Amino acid sequence: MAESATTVKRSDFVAQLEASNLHPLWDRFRTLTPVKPQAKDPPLIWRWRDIEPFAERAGSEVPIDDVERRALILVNPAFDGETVTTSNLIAAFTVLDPGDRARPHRHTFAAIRFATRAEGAATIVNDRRCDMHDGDLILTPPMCWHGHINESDHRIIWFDAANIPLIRTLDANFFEPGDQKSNQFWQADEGDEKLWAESGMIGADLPHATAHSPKYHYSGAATRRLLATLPAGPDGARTVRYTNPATGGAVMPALDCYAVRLAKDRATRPKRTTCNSICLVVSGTGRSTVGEHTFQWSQHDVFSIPHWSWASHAATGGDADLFIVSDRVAFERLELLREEYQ
Ligand code: 1HN
Repeated sequence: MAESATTVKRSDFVAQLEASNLHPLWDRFRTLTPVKPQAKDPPLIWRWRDIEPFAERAGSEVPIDDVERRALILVNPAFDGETVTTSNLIAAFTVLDPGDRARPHRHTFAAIRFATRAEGAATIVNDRRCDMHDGDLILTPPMCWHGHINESDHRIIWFDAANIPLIRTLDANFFEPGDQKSNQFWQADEGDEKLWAESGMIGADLPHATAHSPKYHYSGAATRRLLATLPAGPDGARTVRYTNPATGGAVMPALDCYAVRLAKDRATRPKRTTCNSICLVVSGTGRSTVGEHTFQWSQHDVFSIPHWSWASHAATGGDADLFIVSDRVAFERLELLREEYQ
């Protein structure tokens, strides 16, 4: 009896505190200080065979001039209807028809595109034309002007990712539309991208922004060459990190990109990390176990690895290549990166 009287008294006190905009830490302690990260999202796979018909429909039914971008965003319903792929990140596929121009704009969130079916498209980033070839990575770093153009005779589809959810959590996004009527934006050639094309050499006296990579365009052919010669890392896969050639660090302050080559039937050592990843299957077939889920995947499928979930991958046909975009560098910078192998 005495105990229940105390309980009633305590919750009465808590209610009075709450009514005065005060919360007692002793009542909230477990929620406020979880003993480990607990992702809200289970891992999810989005299959290319399900996405592709919608991408084709978007191309046919949505005029590019009516929309800022003709992109289909991959959403995990665990986020209660928020337009989020995994914590801090979103991924999408963009469709561009022959003659389409996705108008220039800039913003403080960081974004990338990875050329899946994009031969003949170009992204113009800060006056540099980046022609897309198979497997190319193109950065659109924070506050760099960018627009896209399809000058080929066929429909183009590429993979996008951005750290919009992170920047929205921080409420730090700024967005500026470019001049829609200006033709000048589209006249760019490769421009200063040439200055950053040579691996291992940079102009000693070149001025450049330090916050993000001065190189915007990373070649798919070069990535594949490097993957073929690299030794395997601690998890058994060959991994390339795309880096800022001036610093050796991640390409952008809060978005980090990797290419991984998996060997047939050799599962990687299960790994878990505090950061979040989205994996695009670039080529091959395979299987990934993420947390409690096992996914079979093939080309252009996309799956998420929510933070602090054990993940292991294996190719099942020949070798398989993944492109991985993550918020790893944000955790690194905040000294919150923890990574473990089983
Ligand atoms: C984005 O910023 C662009 O700026 C394109 O070109 C597609 C898809 C999802 C999120 C951001 C762009 C996008 C995107």
